[in-house]
Amino acid sequence: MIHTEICDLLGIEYPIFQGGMAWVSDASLAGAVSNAGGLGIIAGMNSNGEQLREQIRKIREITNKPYGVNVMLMSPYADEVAQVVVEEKVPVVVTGAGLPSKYIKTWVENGLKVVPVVPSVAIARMCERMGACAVVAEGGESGGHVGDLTTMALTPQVVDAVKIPVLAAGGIGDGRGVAAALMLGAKGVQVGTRFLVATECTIHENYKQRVLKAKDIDTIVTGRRLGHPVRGLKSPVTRRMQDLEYSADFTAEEFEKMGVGAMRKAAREGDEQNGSFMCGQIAGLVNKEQPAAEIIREMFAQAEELLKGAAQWVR
Ligand code: TUI
Repeated sequence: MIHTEICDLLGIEYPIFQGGMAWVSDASLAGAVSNAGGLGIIAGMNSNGEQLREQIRKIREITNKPYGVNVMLMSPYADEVAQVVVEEKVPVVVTGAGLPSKYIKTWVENGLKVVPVVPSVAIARMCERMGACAVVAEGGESGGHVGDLTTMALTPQVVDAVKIPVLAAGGIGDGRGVAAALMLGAKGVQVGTRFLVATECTIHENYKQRVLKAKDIDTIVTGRRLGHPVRGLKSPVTRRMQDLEYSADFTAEEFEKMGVGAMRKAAREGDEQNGSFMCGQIAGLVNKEQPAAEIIREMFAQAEELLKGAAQWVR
């Protein structure tokens, strides 16, 4: 059994977070992950306050284990979502795409555990000073909004820079990734792409099929020039976005709006022409739909074998 201080800190059995993916991570997926002993996370990004409250009530019907809500700090609803997590006494708040400076004091005072996702050492340090109880170091292999560093380079540097526990994210899809993350000094992992094909994940079947068929080189990052790089599967939309990104009369706001609409079209409608299918670089090893509990069990059984077996190379 792999047990780290993240398990004790948050009251979970396996040190794994399921990424709070916009238009993907609802109460169904998050509830299944929490029931399986990981930390299921509901995405706050695509919800206003009341829609999020509904998802929180739903997850409480599915599980009585700890769960989290992801507050996407660039969301137009960030203020209301930040308030609802307090009112609903959400056990863990994971933040993304910015610094949680505006909200973290209130969250901590109200007993919520705050775990920001960070793309650099400097931001990890700031989050620790503000009162975060852990951070997720997310490398650019991940799907969605990405930082510049790789998971391999970022994780050990963040581990050395802060005293709070660090989870690694980006490019982790099986037990080999979990074992590697632990060797880099992480106390757990956050996994997104692998859970896109969980049985309990409610995204459109077309999305699941695209992820199941994707190979290592099938993702691309758009939006770098405009400051919000996002990784997803290559598609008609990403080709259009690449052209627009470099056209002079297209603003960052228009680009962003187009991106968010396209994420919904992918996840909810499976629209192959107009959808933006967020996905990480690990897609090539995601090739089986299975229940979240099985994904987690297999991942940690494999990691455990690898970690035990590693001693054979030491003379
Ligand atoms: O947030 C994510 N991944 C996401 S959010 C999303 S929805 C969306 N994204 C972009 C445009 C429109 C909609 C899809 N995927 N991951 C966590 C993450 N946070 N990655 C990087 C960061 C991050 C970046 C900068 C965290 C803090 C930060 O602070 C610097 C600053 O200047 O605010």
